[in-house]
Order: sequence, then C-alpha cells, then structure tokens
Amino acid sequence: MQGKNNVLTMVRSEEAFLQAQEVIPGGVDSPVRAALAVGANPLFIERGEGCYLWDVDGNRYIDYVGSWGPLILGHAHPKVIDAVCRAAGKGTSFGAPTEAETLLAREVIDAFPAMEMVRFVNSGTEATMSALRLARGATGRDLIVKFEGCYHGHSDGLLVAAGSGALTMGTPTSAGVPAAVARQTLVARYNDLESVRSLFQARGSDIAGVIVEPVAGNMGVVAPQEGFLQGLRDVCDEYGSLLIIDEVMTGFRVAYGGAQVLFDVEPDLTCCGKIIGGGLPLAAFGGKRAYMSLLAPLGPVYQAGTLSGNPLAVAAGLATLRVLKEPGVYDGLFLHADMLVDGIRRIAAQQGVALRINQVGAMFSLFFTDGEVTDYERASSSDAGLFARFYALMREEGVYCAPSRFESLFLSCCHDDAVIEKTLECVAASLAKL
Ligand code: KE4
Repeated sequence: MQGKNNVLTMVRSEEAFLQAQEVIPGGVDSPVRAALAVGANPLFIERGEGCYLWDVDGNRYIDYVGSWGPLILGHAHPKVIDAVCRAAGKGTSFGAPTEAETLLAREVIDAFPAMEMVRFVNSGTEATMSALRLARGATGRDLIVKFEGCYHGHSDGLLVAAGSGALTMGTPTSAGVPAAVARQTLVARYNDLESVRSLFQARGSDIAGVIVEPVAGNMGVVAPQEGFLQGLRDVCDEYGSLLIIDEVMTGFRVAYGGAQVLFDVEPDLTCCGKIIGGGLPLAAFGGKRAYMSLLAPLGPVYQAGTLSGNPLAVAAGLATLRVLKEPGVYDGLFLHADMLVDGIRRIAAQQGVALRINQVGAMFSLFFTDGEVTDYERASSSDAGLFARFYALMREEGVYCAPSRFESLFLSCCHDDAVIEKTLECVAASLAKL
C-alpha cells in the first residue's frame, strides 16, 4: 500500500514497534534487527514469498537480507513448506532419534569432504560454542584464536572483538563476559598471517584451535587473501591446534560445499547453520571421526540439546539441500549476483560515488569508501553516514537491505533478471539522492 506521493506508509510498523518495546528489550529478539546503526525503526514483517517481503502496512520489498542468509531458496518455497507441513503432521518433537536426521547428516557430510561425522544443534552459536569445547577437549588446551571483526555467535569466549551486531552496537567485547574467559581468547587481524604467527610463537603450546570465517561476513564481506586460509592450516599443523572453519554463513552460500571447497582448505572441524535449516532453527558442527567420537555419549566432551535435530527443522533442511543440488541452481544464483554487483559498480562509477563492493558467490556488501576493504579496520573506516542514508533511500524505493554496514547482503534463487533490473533502478535513484 503506497502512501501519498508514493511514500511508504509505516503506521502499523511504528505502532507494532512501540508495543514490542514494552515487553521485548529494544523491541527485537536480536539486536541488529533494531536498525539502530542506520537510525531507522525496524519494519514489522507480515509475510514473505520468493524474493519479496511485505510489512504490516502492506508495503512490498525486494529482500536482500533473507533472514540473514538462510532463505537461499526464497521465502515460503513450496517444497520447503510442504516438507515442514508433512513433518508437523506427524508431531513436532520427540526427544528421540529419527531417520531423517541420519539422512540430513549424510547430505551435510557429502557436501563437506573434510567431514566424517556431524552433530545437529539449534543455532550457529551452539555450533561454534560446541566446536570450541571439542577442540579444547581434543587438545587439552585452553586458548583459542579468533579474528577481529569476525562473529561466531554470542557464547562468552567468542564475544571478544566480535563482528556483526556486536560491532554494529559498538560492543565488540560484551559486558557480562568474565575477564577470565575473555583472556582465553586471543585476537588476530583478518588476512594477516603474521598477526597469527606472533600469537602462536608466544602461546602456541596452549592454543586449542583457531576459529575463522573463511569469508568474513560480519564486518561486511571480506574475502580471504591468497594463502591466508592455507596459512592458518599450516600454523595449526605446526603447533598441533585445530582449525575450525565457521561456515554458518558461507556454507551452501558461496558454494555447495562452502568456502572450504571454494578455497580448497581442509579444516579439522566445520560449523554450519542458516541454510541447512531452511529457515528453521538448525545448525551443526562436524569433522573427523577421531574428534567427533570424543563427544558424549561416546567420549568425555559433553554437548546436548532438547530440540537438537528437530524433525521440522530437519525436514526444512533436507528439502532445501535437495533443491540446491538440482542442476543449474548455483549457476543462476551466481549469475544474478554478478549481474547485480556489476550493475551497482557501474552506476556508482557513473555517479561518481566512492563505493567498494566485496562479493563472494551470492553474498556481498557495500562500503562507502574508495579504498580496498581487507580487514575490520578498513571496514570500520567506511562512511557510516552515507551507508545509513543509502539504506533509508533504498527502503523507500522498496528494497530491504541489512541495516548495518557490517552485515552481508544475500541473493536467493528467486532474484531473477527482472528483480535485478528493478533493484538497479532503485540503486540509481538512491545513489543520486545521497
Ligand atoms: P546464530 O546463533 O545467530 O544462529 O549464528 C551465529 C553465527 C555464527 N557464525 C557466523 C559466521 C554467523 O554469521 C552467525 C550469525 N550471523 C548473524 C548475522 N551476521 C545473525 C544475525 C543476528 O545476530 O540477528
């Protein structure tokens, strides 16, 4: 429903936001949704279909958030909805193993060559938290290495120099994380192997593992430079530490087998999430049998979850991966991602706007800067004010982007030629008004 002068009306969203703020902190169940960094109020969503979202005022948007990555098939994909409805008709949770979990486990293991076993959990946070505990249990060591600006969920030890919402909110190291826990986390600079090696030279015998986003997506998109990931593999081998590749965002997004297949690097443990749940709460961590067999009930590393491997989420995940394996799906996805990114670059150049776009596969992000963005420091130096203005203008045009320059934008299989063309018209109009 368009307001006067074609200005979107957001009366019900505003009212819904006031209501929500009375009973939910910030009115949202995850901070970045509050859109504080761009000075906007969040839209309350009524429904999604394909590449579109409708807010509660009836305004339609082309969606480039895709629930922060999971909706690679687009909203309400018929095969996903049908699978979830059929599963729900048989009950929603049993707290007991089901054959569908084994089927999904085989699909995930087939996708990641370095994986021999996998365990399902309910969120990416759980997956990375559990993978760290497993690395510590496997090595008997306490320290972990992470990278400034990378986000791996909100478990205490990983909320140190974190990205995503922690960056957006300006709290990279959260209150409430005990200093003793934070001290177990060493922080290196992304794409800077020397910063990693210096940590290992100082503390290598105490480092259980390195956890890395193989393509950073939580400081905006930052690709690994040549040799960076293999360098992490080599230093972990040298010191007997585990390499944990966090593919929660990149898994099935930059390639069916994630960034580890794209960049040919072999982790000891892999975390995945988002897409494997098809929009329902499901994530996973997996790796070599020798490590995974240390997990309870087989071994001494405890990890558990009431709803882990939930039948509805497993059904959504299985349906999603089966569609992704169909011929040509990734060709179309990447073709349209390239069309969009090339088009935005062309328009920005024509309008003389200093805009850097980092893209890997079907994820990309926009930095209002003219320099290369290869780490958190350079991402942070991009113009936040211009980003906020661009976000607002695009939303007025009917395009729904992530409300933070430290997030990624995602395409779905439903973003076709016509949608890309329409998006580029909106980009041209928005950049012209910056
Ligand atoms: P969840 O616990 O949010 O399911 O996953 C945590 C996580 C782990 N690893 C990576 C690489 C991730 O990107 C994430 C979560 N991503 C953010 C978006 N940047 C989730 C959005 C939010 O926090 O609301």
